[in-house]
Amino acid sequence: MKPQKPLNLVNFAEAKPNFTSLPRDKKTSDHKIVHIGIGAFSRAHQALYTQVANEKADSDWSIVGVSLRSPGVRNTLKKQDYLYTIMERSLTEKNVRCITCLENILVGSEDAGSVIEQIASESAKIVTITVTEKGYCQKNQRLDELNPDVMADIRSGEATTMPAYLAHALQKRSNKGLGGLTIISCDNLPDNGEILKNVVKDFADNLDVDLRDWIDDNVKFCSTMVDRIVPAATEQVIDTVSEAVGLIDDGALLCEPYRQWVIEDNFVGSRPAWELAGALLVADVSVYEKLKLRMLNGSHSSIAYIGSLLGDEYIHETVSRSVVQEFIERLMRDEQSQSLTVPDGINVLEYSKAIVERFTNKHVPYRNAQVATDGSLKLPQRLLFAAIDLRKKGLTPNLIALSVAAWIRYLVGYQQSSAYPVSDPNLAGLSSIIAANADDDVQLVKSLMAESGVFPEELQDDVMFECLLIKHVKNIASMGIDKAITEAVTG
Ligand code: CS2
Repeated sequence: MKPQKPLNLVNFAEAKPNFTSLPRDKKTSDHKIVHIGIGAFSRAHQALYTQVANEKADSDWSIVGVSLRSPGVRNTLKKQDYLYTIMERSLTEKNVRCITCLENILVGSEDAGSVIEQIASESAKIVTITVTEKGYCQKNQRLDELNPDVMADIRSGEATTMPAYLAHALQKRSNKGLGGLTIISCDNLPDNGEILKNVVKDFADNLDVDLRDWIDDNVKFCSTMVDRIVPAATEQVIDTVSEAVGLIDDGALLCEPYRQWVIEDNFVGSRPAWELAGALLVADVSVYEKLKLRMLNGSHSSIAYIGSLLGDEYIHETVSRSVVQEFIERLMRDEQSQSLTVPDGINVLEYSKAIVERFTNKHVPYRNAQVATDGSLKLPQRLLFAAIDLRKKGLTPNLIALSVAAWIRYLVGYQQSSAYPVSDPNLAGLSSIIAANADDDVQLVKSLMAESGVFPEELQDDVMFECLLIKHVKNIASMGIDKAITEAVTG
């Protein structure tokens, strides 16, 4: 039975004794992690690793979350003393745990200065980041100084973008003589630590000519590969978890039991014993990053565009269609896995089987629309670089091209009918290319490849890839996405 909402606000902290978690004294921790982008993913991933590390090592690392723009998560969690539950749900089991290591949440749009101060405080030892692909404000792995938000930050001397916050905070740390900060990117970008380092140092050049060198001497940036399927926290999620827990938790999260965190071992100071929570600390993350980005995220994006064209709401619905499942298995087996070096100890067939199983978990419903978001920034690392690597090996990226064609038809469909919403920072540019080539699929593909800024240079002149893309864009229009996929997997 659904629990009744009490008349007054839920005091989640009072329910703490119901959970077998450590008692805590939030204010005393003198080693803090500042997490920028405290959304559902980070609260069900990095926060859980820190929680488990604290429990196993008897440490008291705490997290100060930062939302750069919206106060929503802070408003919800503040009412319950920043405690929340996570329900891990497989097809057969559920496991509930309470997270107690989140100390506070700061909101940049309300008070940027306190965010900068927090990162520049002695107790901050680590900064972790999940701001999604667009939060890096990068172009070709360097700061995009033509990005309007970056330009505004440079002009105003204030911080609204992630690189600006970090550069200002590092300048403060250098003025105070405080070194020793490790900054960890946890977003789905290849070489995420390197990109982060570049954008922060590029921004720093605008503040102080010596800051770049100071950063080199005092700050370490770690690349990581993060993996866990965590849907956005919706009313439905809150209801499902609240029902299982037996009290209302407005900060509740639902996710799969699977989790992985591979971290580049490049720390300047102390850190939680994350390895006790299952994290892998390695010298080079890149092989793990590429594997996960291409196999899991590449398939996820492919399913999201196919599913949107089919009118499915959820990933698990789309992947449960046998033809889509076969398509995704082939995409991973014949193309994505062939484009990369598989890390030692990983059996790629088992890895891909597990991915399909994870996607079919209907108890963790993940919207196609959520994965489809920001396609112009996701496609390169998920699909297009794999196509380039396949071509270098003399292999044909046929199913990759079909996945990219599904993205194109998804954008065209939106333009024609607005039957579903599309969210992408480059939507205006993409839409004008589509509008200018409305009646000509050949010209549409050529223009998107040449002008959209989505296709890496090496692919722009690839006539074979262009032909495959044209064929699939036409096929999807004439026969529908289901038949186009069927033809690709049986043909
Ligand atoms: C998804 C990822 O929304 C998306 O784009 O592909 O968030 C995915 O669920 C995670 O990377 C899984 O680790």
